[in-house]
This record gives sequence, C-alpha cells and structure tokens, in this order.
Amino acid sequence: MSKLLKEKLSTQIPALREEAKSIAKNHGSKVIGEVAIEQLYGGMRGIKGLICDTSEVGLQTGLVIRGIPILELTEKLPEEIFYLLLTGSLPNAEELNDLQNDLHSRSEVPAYVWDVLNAMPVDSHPMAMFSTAINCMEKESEFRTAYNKGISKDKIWEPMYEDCLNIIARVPQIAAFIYRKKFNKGDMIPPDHNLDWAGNFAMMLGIDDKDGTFSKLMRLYLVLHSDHEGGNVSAFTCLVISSALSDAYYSISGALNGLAGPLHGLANQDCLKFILKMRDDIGHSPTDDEVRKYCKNLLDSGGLVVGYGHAVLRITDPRFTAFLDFGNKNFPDDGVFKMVAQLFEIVPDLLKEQGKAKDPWPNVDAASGSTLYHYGLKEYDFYTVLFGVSRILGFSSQMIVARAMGSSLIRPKSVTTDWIKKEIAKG
Ligand code: HAX
Repeated sequence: MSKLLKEKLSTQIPALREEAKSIAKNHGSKVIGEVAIEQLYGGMRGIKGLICDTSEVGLQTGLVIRGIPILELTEKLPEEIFYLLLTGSLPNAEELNDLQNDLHSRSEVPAYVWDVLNAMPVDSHPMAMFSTAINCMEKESEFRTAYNKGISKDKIWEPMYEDCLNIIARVPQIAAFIYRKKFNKGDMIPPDHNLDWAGNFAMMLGIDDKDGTFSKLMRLYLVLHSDHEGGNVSAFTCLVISSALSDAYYSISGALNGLAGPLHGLANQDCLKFILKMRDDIGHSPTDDEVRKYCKNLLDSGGLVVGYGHAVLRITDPRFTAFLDFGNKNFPDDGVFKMVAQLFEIVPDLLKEQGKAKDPWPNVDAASGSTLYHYGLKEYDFYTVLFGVSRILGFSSQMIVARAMGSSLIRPKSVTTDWIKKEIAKG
C-alpha cells in the first residue's frame, strides 16, 4: 500500500490547518463581496462562497491546477495530476511509481457490482449505471466504519483518503465494463497491472489502438477533465454531500448525477449528437455558408449551440485548444473533427451577433467527442462516463482536502420571494 502520498499529506496538513485558523481568527470579519438579487435568480453566479485550493478557473485563463495552467500539463499522466491536485506539487518518479502500485493493489472490484449492473434495465443510461455502481459499493466505506467507531475529527480525512483511493483504483474497470456491456462489445477485458491508470482503462475499453494514440488520447482526456474548481454543479454537489460527513461513495455518486445534466457534463454527448445531426441535415463536408446558416437558424429558433458558452470562462477553453491540437496532430482530415474546427471559426461570431451568451467561445465539450469518434468510440451516450472517470480525481482531492481542513457543514441561507419584495420596498 502506498505510503508516500499519504505521508506527504500528513506532513502538509498541520500547517494548512494553522493557516486557515489564523486567517479566520485575524481576518474573519473582512467583507469580500456583496450579493445582488439577480444573483439569487441567476444560479448564484459569481457569489464567492467556497474555498477550493485544488484548482481555479479564471475568466481569462481557464483551468489552472495548483498554479500551473492546464496547457502546461497535457503531457502528464492523470495519476500525476491527482498527486498535484492533492499536494500542490507533481510527484517524482518514486512517488509516481508508489501511487501507481497502490492503485493497482486496490483495483479489485467487488463481484456484486457486476451483478448490480447486469440487473439494470438494458436501456439504462451509462451515467445511471456508473453512479449506481459507485453508490452500491458504499458498504466498503472505511470512513463509515471509522466514524461508527468514533474516529476523532482531526483524523477523519484519513478514511476519506482510503475510500477515494479505492474508488479511483476501481473506476476504470467499472466504466469499461459498462461500455462493453451496454454496447454489446463482448466480455470484460481483465486489467493489466503493468499499465498506467489511463492506459489500462484504454486497453479495457477494447478500442483498436495499434499505434497507441488512443491510449494517448485517454491520458489527455483524463487529465483535461480532472478538476474545474469548486462551484460547478458536480464538484459543488460533491462538497455539499460530503460536508454532511457522508462518505465518498455517497458523495461521488451524487456528484455524477449532477455531471449527467445536459448543461454540464452531458454536453459532450449532446455536442457530438449536434454535429452528426448537422452532417445528416446538410451533408458531409458542408461549406462555411451552410454551417453558418444552419447555426443561425438554430439560434433564431431559440436553440442552444452545445459546446459553446460557459458559466465562468470568457475565453476559448484551453481544454478545447488541447483537444483541437491533438486532432490537428493526429487526424486533421477526419470529417467530424473538421466540422469541429469549422464551427470554431463560425459560432463565436454568431453568438456575439445574437448578444445573449456572455461567453461566445467553445468549452471543453465542443471538441472532446469528435476525438473519441475518430477512434471508433461512437457510442456518445458513454462520453459523460469518461468525463466522470476523470473528474473523480478532482472530486476526491477536493473532499480529502475539505476533510483535512475540518470544513464545516455547507448550509447557505435561503430567502422567500416575500422577503425579497420587502427588501426592494425599503428602497
Ligand atoms: N447557445 C445558445 N444560447 C446560449 C448559449 C449557447 N451555446 N450559451 C448561453 N446562451 C444563452 C443562455 O441560454 C441564456 O439565454 P436566456 O437569457 O434566454 O436564458 C443567455 O445566453 C445567457 O446565458 P449565460 O449567462 O451566458 O450562460 P450561463 O452561465 O447561464 O450558462 C452554459 C452557461 C454553459 C450552461 C450555457 O452557455 C449553455 O447552455 N451552453 C451550451 C451547453 C454547454 O455547452 N454546456 C457545457 C458547459 C461546460 C461544462 O460544464 N461542461 O461540463
């Protein structure tokens, strides 16, 4: 079992706790924002109400993990990113090896998970299967056992760490099982403990990968989706659930249910669906004018161009750029990928012209599906599961850090419409 990552965290945590205590004690009454009524009606957008140290998303920078812009991390392995998210530094070779061995040693999935998945209706969505698989393993929770034995508050991050590592180690096999079962791809492919986390996952999916570039794509995919600060639907859900001291199985399963929404993680399947529909409606290799007219009609009739816009970003999502670079390097002539690049030239101007979307630029979901499609992973219902496998790294790091810091139960105040009206009447 790994020692190095947990040891590093154990040495870091006391100073972090001291720092937080001191900030709260000495500066606790400093006001850092105000709230306008429109923010209550607008999904709390922009309200500063959470601390998340694993990553931040700047309007003009996109995802920055522990101070490092995501585009500088595209050659790393997801395991390295997990280490970075948790500790603030990348692992050296020994630390990486230790973590990888640890994940392999925890990777056996309880047999009842396959029974539960096999019992689900054939038309269940892969995200419902994924979330169910995580939730049904709740009885494995080391946190629950430790809590029932009366573990002290300063130690509760440790069983949370164990639960998260167990989940991370098992999700590649679970997700690959879902893919192969749901889409009739044949029997489960056993794991290969000589492979890295993402390479093993790519292999278990069973996608033809003679030149090894599909495995490279999986590593990139699982790095790019790993975290996106704390306020997005799934991360926030995860933090809220775990703030009640629910264990990691409950919290991650709940977070995945949020990720399954079309305005969030499901956008990647909807985006590819949109491109394929456009291709069916106007033909292969459409001209720029045809694409422009098609998207304009969609916007004029109140539709969404999926894959564009973002609640926080105000630039082209660097994760989109990373996928675009990957496609340009590996399959620039792929028809669907070419349409992604074409939409990138056309849609931002249309959205600016329409003037509604605050961010007219592509987000990560605008390109990710086309890269998977190229390798024959065409079952787009599965795409959000890939997103989930990756984002579990972020959910886990955020929860472990929150537990280590003794974070409070999350419980904002709601107000009634009558209260709002009275506030307005005060002038
Ligand atoms: N196409 C058409 N209209 C859009 C739009 C788009 N791509 N993006 C925003 N708008 C519209 C909104 O629907 C809203 O219209 P109404 O005022 O009529 O309600 C208006 O522009 C203002 O919205 P906003 O403030 O710019 O955007 P929000 O912060 O409310 O929402 C969304 C951000 C990402 C949900 C939004 O841009 C959207 O629906 N995009 C398409 C779906 C999508 O790509 N989702 C994935 C986001 C990334 C992610 O989380 N991945 O997991």
